[in-house]
Amino acid sequence: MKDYDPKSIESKWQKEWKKEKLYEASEDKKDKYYFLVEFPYPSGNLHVGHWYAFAVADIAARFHRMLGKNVMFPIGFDAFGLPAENAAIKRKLNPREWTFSNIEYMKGQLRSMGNSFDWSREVITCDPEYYKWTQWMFLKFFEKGLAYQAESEVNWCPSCKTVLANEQVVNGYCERCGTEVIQKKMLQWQLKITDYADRLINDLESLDWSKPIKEAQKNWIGRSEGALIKFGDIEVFTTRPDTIFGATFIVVAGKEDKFTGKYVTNPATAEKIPVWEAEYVMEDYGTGAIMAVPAHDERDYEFARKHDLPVKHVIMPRLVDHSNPHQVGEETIKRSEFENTKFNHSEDQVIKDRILRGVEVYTGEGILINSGEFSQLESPEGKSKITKRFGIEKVSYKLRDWVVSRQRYWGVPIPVLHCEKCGVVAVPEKDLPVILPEIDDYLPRDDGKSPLSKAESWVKITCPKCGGKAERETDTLDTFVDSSWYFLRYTDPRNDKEFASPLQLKKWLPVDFYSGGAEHTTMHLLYSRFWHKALHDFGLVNESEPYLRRMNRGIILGPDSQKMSKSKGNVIDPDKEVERLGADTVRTYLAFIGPYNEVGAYPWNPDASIGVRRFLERVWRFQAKLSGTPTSSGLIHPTIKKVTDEIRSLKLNTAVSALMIWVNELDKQEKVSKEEYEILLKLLAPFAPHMTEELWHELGHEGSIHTEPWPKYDESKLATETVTIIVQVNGKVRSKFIASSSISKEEAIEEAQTLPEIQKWVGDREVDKTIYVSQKLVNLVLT
Ligand code: ANZ
Ligand code: ZN
Repeated sequence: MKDYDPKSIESKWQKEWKKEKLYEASEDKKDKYYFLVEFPYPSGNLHVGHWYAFAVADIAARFHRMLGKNVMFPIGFDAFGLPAENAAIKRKLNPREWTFSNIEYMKGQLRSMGNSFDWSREVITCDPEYYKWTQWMFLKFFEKGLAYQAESEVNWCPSCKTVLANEQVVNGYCERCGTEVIQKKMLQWQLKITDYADRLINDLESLDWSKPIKEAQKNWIGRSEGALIKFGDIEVFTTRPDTIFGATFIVVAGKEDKFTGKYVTNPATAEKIPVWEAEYVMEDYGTGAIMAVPAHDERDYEFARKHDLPVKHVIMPRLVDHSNPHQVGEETIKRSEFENTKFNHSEDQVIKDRILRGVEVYTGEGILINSGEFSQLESPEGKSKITKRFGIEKVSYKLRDWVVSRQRYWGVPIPVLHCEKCGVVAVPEKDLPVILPEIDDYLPRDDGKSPLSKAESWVKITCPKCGGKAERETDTLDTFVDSSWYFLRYTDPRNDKEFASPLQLKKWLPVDFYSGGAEHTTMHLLYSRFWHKALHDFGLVNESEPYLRRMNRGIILGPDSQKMSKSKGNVIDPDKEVERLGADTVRTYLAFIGPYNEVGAYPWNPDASIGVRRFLERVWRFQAKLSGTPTSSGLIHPTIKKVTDEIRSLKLNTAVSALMIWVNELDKQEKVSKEEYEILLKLLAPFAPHMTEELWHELGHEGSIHTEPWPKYDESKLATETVTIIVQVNGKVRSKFIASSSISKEEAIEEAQTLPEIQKWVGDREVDKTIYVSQKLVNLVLT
């Protein structure tokens, strides 16, 4: 038996797979499975996060391939945009050269993962072959009125010297460079994503996405049903028209708190109320003016206290009548009963008193009081009746149109020109792509213009409509435009007649599974859904949603449980880890580090990664004790079932622990049957593709293990041969495991102690006593 030497095995099989085109998606096979991972920025060097994103996702892609699916697992580079350009500027390099040399380097690193990428479909967004179609699609948006130029207050990053979309501003700071963003009035290209707000919310329903992702998108879009109501010549937007009798002043957007000297009439009370200015009212939400109801809104209350404005209560909460146990949490005290009710429950009594004394801000819904003929109505009814009487229904959204123009060099030139006579004119289709010209000075500028504006010979052009003088648009498109449709190009990457043929689109779409980072929930994921819906409306794609199933993954922390960063010295370099442990160990360890389907943060544990290496070595050594006669540990079928179920739901960590348990069991045996070993290798193949391929060939097989069918389990063998043992720590259930029904007491206790969840609970503490109930339970009692 040779020693396990990952280095030689891994490069050997990577070359072999490439030569055999083992992972290229088949043109004619049925049962497609489009497995997509967000493509990387060519930032220069792969870090552990890339490994987590790509190598661990590869496990699931390989699994589906072995299930018999025609898997397409493509990869490319999101190569335009600020990240690459800023990095190039920092190094005083040309962004194009920098980007392409990074791509070359990163490809080598990506290959070292042993991923089953279909490299024949590689897409690079800064390649004119690709961005020709980005421009072509942009012009479709323009043609349909969904792309327009407008002057509005926009986010400006003084360091990146460009406009940013709302989605790229995080708590007031530039998402890229961390500089505080300022507001500027500028003429910018925008896409009408707001036209799609309702569909972007409603169509979430049909998608197999986790609830938090759906909620985050809904919140970002921020749909509010309310009313527009006129107070004299000032119109306000309110979601609480039921509180109108309590509106004691008006606030319009302003830089600081200031009384305007003006009064308007509250249409409900017919009273004159003052008009104030304040910063807490945003200019670009609703109508930029509010009716302030200090008794029922915290900010209005604070403002009223500060400026001594009247507070008037008009809503009473529906408090629970605790004297009636059947009503707790359910039914409520009604209408005028409120004022006469003595609440048994002292807390409610306190709330009631405070409300009646006017010292409580009550922001919930309830029963209208002090509201004329509307008094005693419940809030929902009050809202609709008051809206009908004094205003009109109105839906507002937090979502703003997507500002897509950037005053930066490294992006797709916006394919329009400005003619003195004809105004904005689209570049004719035959002249696409508008190539990004080579220029010397590509540094961002302070004057709000792109560096392209200095490329005079490129800028000056004749108008294709009138033949007169015209100038090219010099802004470029936001990178998020490039990435809004890259997954379409993967289906037909070398097509030079169309962005993709209808046949290929039909064959591969929608994306069956999409894995990416949580930070893209309200950026890329929202933009590309919008883009796809628009393409759908233009008749260019069949379906209105691009991604059936979406998974956001977590992040890997340094060994000190802190975010990895150079300054903290806690960065794990994957190249070094591969050198030390082998790619198969790094892959399997990262799968083992935590549930892949949850957005957690998992620290890299150097000891645990060595533990995984040992686990693989044990599998390697089984070759020396193979036996032709069928023996069985009794764990074959339960492990197949467990590993299959867990990979399907992306709980890869528990899939690995099931394999570890099985290997423990086999380790105790003198012989391992060849049949059982082969099944083990197949289940392990997605995790450790090189090692299992090597062993598969050592066993005398010709073809690749990665095109073998995934093992099937026999339902009837699940229960009879195995038992599930519950593991407790100090009497609390913390885990369970499947074991052979012949398991001894000692084995069960040992097994329980090796479970990662249990190790977490036990930590460094001593196990004082163990209680074992045969085939049922292990309880570890700690001191
Ligand atoms: C009266 C009122 C009474 C309100 C009350 C709330 C509670 P969402 O849900 O976020 O849409 N509002 C409206 N336009 C605003 C603006 N431009 N800047 C700041 N605040 C604004 O919130 C809608 C509510 O936010 C509106 O309903 C309005 O205050 C305020 F007991 O009107 B409300
Ligand atoms: Zn910036």
